[in-house]
Amino acid sequence: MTEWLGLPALAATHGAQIDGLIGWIHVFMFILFVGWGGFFVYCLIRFRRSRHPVANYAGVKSHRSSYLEIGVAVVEGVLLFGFAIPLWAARVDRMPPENEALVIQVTGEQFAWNIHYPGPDRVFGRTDIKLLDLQTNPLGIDRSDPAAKDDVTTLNQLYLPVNRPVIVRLRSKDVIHSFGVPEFRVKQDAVPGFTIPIWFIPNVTTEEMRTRTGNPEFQYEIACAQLCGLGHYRMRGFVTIQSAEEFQKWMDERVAELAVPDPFR
Ligand SMILES: [Cu+2]
Repeated sequence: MTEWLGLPALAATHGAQIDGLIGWIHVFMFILFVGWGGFFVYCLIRFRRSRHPVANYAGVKSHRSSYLEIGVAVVEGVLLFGFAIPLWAARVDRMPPENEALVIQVTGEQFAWNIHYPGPDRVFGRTDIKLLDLQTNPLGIDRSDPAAKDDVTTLNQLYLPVNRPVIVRLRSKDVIHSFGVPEFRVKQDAVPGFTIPIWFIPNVTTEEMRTRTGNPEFQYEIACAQLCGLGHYRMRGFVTIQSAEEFQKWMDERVAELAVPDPFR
C-alpha cells in the first residue's frame, strides 16, 4: 500500500504500521498543502490592490474559514489519536516479556557499537568503569563475576534470530548517538546516563533479503543517526538475521571461545 513512498525494504513485524502512518501523514499533508496553497493564490487575486485600494477593517464575515480550521484540527486529531498514540502504546509502552525475548545491551561510543549478550544464563555480568579498556574490555565487564563468565560481546556485529522479539537496551559511553536500522523501522537515541529499551521482531533473514533484493552483498546496517563527532560517518554496525538454529550455533561457538584463555590478553 505504501510502495509509492519508496521506503527501504521492510524486515520487522511492526513496520507495516509505521509505513501506514507515514503514508497517511503524506496524504493529509498533501491535501493541506494544496488547500493552503490554493487559499494563498485566491487571496492574492481576490484582495489585489487594484480592487481594494483601501483596507477593509471589518474583516471576513462568513464562518467558512472557521469550519475549514475545524476540519484540519479533526484530521490532525485522527492522526494523533487514531494512529500515533496507539502505535506509541504498542511500540514503547508494551514491551514483550523478557523471558520470551532476546535481551541485549548495545552501547554506543565514538565511533562504534558495542554489543553485549548476557549468554546462556540470561544474566548480564557486572560491569565496572575501572575495568574499562578500549582495546581489550570496551564495556568494562568483570569476568570474575559468575554471571559475566558466559557474556558474549562483539564490536559492530549484531547477530539476531529471526521471528523472535529482541529487546535492545541502548546506552552510550560519551555523547548522544542514535541506533537506527531502516529495514526494522527502529530509531532511538542512545543518551549517556540512560538505558533506553527498544524492541522489534525481525522477520526476514539476511539470506532471504539477499534473494529478495537480488543483491548478494546485502547487509542490514546500524546507522548512527545523530551527528556524534568527526568520525560519525564511519559509525556503522551490521546486523545479521539468522534462523533460530544458526543463531544458536553462532552463540554456542562464541561461548565456547570464552572458555579458551586468550593468549593476547
Ligand atoms: Cu554516533
